[in-house]
Amino acid sequence: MLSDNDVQFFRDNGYLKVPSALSPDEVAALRAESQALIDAGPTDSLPANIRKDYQYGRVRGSDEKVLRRIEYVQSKDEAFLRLLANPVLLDAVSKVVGEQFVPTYDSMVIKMAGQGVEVPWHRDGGGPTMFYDEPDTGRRFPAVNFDIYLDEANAASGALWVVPGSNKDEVNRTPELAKRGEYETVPGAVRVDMQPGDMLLHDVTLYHGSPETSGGPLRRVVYYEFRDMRFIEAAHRPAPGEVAHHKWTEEWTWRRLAVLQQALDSRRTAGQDVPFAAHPVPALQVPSAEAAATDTRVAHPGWDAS
Ligand SMILES: O=C(O)CCC(=O)C(=O)O
Repeated sequence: MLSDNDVQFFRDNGYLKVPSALSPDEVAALRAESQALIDAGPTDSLPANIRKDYQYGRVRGSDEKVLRRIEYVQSKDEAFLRLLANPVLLDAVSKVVGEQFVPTYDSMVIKMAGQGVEVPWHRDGGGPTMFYDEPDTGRRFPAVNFDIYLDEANAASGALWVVPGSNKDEVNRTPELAKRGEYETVPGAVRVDMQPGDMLLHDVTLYHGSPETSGGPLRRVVYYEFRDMRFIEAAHRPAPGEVAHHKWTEEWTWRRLAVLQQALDSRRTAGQDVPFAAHPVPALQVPSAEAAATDTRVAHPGWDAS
């Protein structure tokens, strides 16, 4: 569980490593299910929107399409759903995101064995900035990704590089860094090596990226993003009367919270530990019966149609 020093390190540096966040059994289940997803791929029997969840890229000098990412993994297998209610994850979420946390994104990034696609330097969400400063209190609510490692990340498997403290930069230098495509030579950049079951927290405004790999082993990371409801209310809601397009409606956040309740219930039923029976903030609770009837694939507005 995160200490006050951990939280301060995260705020100062924009990232934090949490070793052994998952039990070996939980990691084994996720490894098996993620492998099954990769092996099955986007079969023709799947609807077009779900086939689109499987994203491909290319490595330099090759025309071959290589799997690099799968969106909405919580809907694709129970192991990913249960991970959402992991007690170490939710402890970290409530301490760095805010008490009114809402799960906002779920995906898995893959560097395939043999050839792993680069994730160029970037800030998530297309920043320049991506946080909410509450006017009355001055409290900052960041958007944070919780990165759960299923495989070892090192130089061979294309570990993530970060620039500590870049979450505080007011300009975004990542487009320029991405053009150069270099990692070791970027001033201040550090490579974050990880073990299976470790969790990395990264503020979405942190500069981060990972090089392509050649001849390396498979490296899978599950990415669950959370934001506080106060941030969402201030930044993501459609204006009254506005056609929603890419905005997050109350119905959409309710469905994301319903998936969290399903995760808590599924985890408890499976005999795994849960941090609480329902969201600690009563206004953000979804009754289990209603949650159970909700589709666990809660795509972002506009995603399925794009
Ligand atoms: O796992 C990686 O290499 C980075 C993934 C990432 O930052 C992203 O998909 O936004």
